Amino acid sequence: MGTDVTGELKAAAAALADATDVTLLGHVNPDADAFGSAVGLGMVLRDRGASVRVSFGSPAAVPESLRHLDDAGLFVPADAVPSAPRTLVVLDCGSVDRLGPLADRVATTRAAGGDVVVIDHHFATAEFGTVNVLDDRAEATAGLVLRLVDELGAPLTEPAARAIYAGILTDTSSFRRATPATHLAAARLLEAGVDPDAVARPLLDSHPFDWLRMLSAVLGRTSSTRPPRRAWAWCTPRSPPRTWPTCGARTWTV
Ligand SMILES: [Mn+2]
Repeated sequence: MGTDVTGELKAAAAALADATDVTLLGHVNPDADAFGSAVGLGMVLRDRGASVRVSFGSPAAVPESLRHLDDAGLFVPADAVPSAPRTLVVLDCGSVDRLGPLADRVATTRAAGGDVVVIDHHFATAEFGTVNVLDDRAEATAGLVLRLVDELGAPLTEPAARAIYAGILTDTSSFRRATPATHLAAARLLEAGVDPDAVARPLLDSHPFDWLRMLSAVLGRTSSTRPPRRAWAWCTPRSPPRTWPTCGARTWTV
């Protein structure tokens, strides 16, 4: 980890260049990096002629905030993933466990002689693939996917660039943890036609209406201390009962 992964990227490109059937999996409860990386690479491989599907262990549908990344409809629910995929790509998973109910596909693919390409940027990711592109200095798995697209010599289409951009945007906290290389990558993605506002709005600025109610109720309880000032608020599973089901946190510290 943390070393030059150029050789691994070449090995991944070699494994995927002639693949005719590719299953790409992100982690359970996918974020924009997991899903965007899978969709972005999936679109590139589909454009090269492969049959492609993208999935994750749960939930059974793509979260609303990520749907604008999958124009091509590559997603299939977990129960439609083949029991032994011919070629498997695992994205943004620091361990096999992160695949949830689809974790067994790593073993079944390997047992059938298929390639398992693991692409990830988490610290201390286990090497459970036949090819492991692991770089904990990478800002996002999507950044490694962009390098893999280059290694494949594939053109960067707008839909693929959009999905990759989404992963880089969110995993850098809107470029707060960007490096010069991150901005160079982002520039290429914008040049491929990505509309940065249209990508960011569903990911970062849109919430279910109940979320606003919950936020209103919780922030209405905000208290503060004397200097050094700290603000805090709280909620419990019973308060506010009407909106709690959409609130994922038990207590919030602001
Ligand atoms: Mn990530």
